[in-house]
Amino acid sequence: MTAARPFLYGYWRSSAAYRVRLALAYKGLAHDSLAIDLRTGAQASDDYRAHNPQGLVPALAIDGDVLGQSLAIIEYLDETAGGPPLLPAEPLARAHVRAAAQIVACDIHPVNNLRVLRYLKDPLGHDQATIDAWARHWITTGLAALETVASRHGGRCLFGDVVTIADLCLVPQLYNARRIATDLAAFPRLTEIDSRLADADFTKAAHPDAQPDSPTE
Ligand SMILES: N[C@@H](CCC(=O)N[C@@H](CS)C(=O)NCC(=O)O)C(=O)O
Repeated sequence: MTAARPFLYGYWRSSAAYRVRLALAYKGLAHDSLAIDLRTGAQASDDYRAHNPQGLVPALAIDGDVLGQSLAIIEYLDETAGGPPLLPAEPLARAHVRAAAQIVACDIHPVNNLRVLRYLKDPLGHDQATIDAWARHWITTGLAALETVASRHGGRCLFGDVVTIADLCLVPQLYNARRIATDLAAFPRLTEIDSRLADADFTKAAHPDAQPDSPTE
């Protein structure tokens, strides 16, 4: 019996879902998907929380189970699904790659997530310009550290010359940074890696604009 295709609950502009789409595409794994519309609050519905109790996307149904948290999902795929590896074999190198990925996933993204930005507006009462300044500040702070990491470890990719989990976090984070007009001039290594990766088929397939729920699709 063949295993069912993975089923992704995502949203075209979600950077965490974008990471998982990148992993699926990089490994050549066909999947089905359902858009959870973050603008209408579908992520908070009881139906969706049955899949991800946090009420956040992504969730991936796979191997008879449902997983949340993009990095956990990606590592599961890496351990089980075959295809090119997304972590180096050597433990110190793996730790460096995870550290780079976590600069984005644990330190930049959580303070700029939709629910956080909405809370700054209501009940805290900040206007949109202030909220955008908040987001740009934390993105710039995190990317400055990541630029230094790239100068120490980077090559054609964020760690050496081979795609890793760190690149799968970088690409969506830069997409998100550009959406709110963050100045990226101070991050030449990161933007160079990003533009090189933008030519690859797997990044094209996973791009927000290529998703069925994208208004531009
Ligand atoms: N750490 C989680 C973050 C998931 C997350 O925050 N997803 C965002 C979209 S990028 C979301 O669902 N936001 C909905 C909301 O804030 O209500 C992961 O990596 O999967």
